[in-house]
Amino acid sequence: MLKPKTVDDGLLEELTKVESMGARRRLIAYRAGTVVLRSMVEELLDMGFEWVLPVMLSRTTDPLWPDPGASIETRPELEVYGVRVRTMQSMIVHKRVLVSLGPPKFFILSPNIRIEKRERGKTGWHLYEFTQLETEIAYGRMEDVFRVYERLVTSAIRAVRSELSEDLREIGRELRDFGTPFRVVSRRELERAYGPEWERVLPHKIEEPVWVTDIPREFYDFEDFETGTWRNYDLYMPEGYGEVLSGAEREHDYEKMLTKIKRDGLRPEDYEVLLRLAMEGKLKPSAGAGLGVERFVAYVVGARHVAEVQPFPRIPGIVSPL
Ligand code: ASN
Repeated sequence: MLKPKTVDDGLLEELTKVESMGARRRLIAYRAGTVVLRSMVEELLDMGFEWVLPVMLSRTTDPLWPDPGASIETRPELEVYGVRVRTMQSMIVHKRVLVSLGPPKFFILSPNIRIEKRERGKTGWHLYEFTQLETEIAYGRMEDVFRVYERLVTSAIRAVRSELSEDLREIGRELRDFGTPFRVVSRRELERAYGPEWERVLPHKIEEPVWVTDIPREFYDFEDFETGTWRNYDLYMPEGYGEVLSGAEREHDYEKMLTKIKRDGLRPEDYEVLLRLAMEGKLKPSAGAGLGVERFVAYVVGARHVAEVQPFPRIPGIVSPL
């Protein structure tokens, strides 16, 4: 999760200057972002996914808790029409409801607001506003989601390499193609090999993208109560970059979800719709994931900080002029 190289103050200052949004490296990053998004959207449409637009304010959102990687400073809330609403931390709850009642597979380019602790400005890998390319597949399994994102990642890299070869040369980026399927490793194996800091170490040890499975986190990811194994996953990129995607097979059993919500110290009333549908047997099993678009583009162009691919940088701790 953390890109270990800490970023120096000079770079943060450079990135937050309005004029630097027109720097050559930045212009090439926006171009790469365009090719990546076009390629991914085309592949998803080709695979029969429906395109759904995002929401930003809701009575409920992702608790992002308990997640060992989370470091949220505040969870913004405001009142509209006399109702308290939150800004979207992820559309996971909405995805679970929609996949149960609506289209059986869809994607959303979903803006998220996560007010990360200011220290995270220097990881080079965190933003307080970013966009996820979210998918959800009714009755999907982990392997279905692996195949979808392997196709998205490899097609996007191929498109950038072929269409932007001169731009990549200009910024000195040697972008490689990867074979599929990507390797799958369990978090337990990584803990044994690299200890509790495996998330920092792994991105330096791999030459190809790697799926990491079985990560204890939020209630909506499927956990086998008998074995203690979680049917969830993250995708890690090599060259020191790190995690660009999280997802899971999902919980759909009412009693199990309620037990986990209480165990996590969350309020069941915040997940009323999800729990009601589960109780009525209308919540379908599904699997899905969200890919951090800026992180993936940052990997593609070899960015020095993930904010380098944002025209209006959202670096934790720094509120820029625009
Ligand atoms: N997008 C993630 C998922 O689909 C959830 C998250 O962003 N925390 O599981």
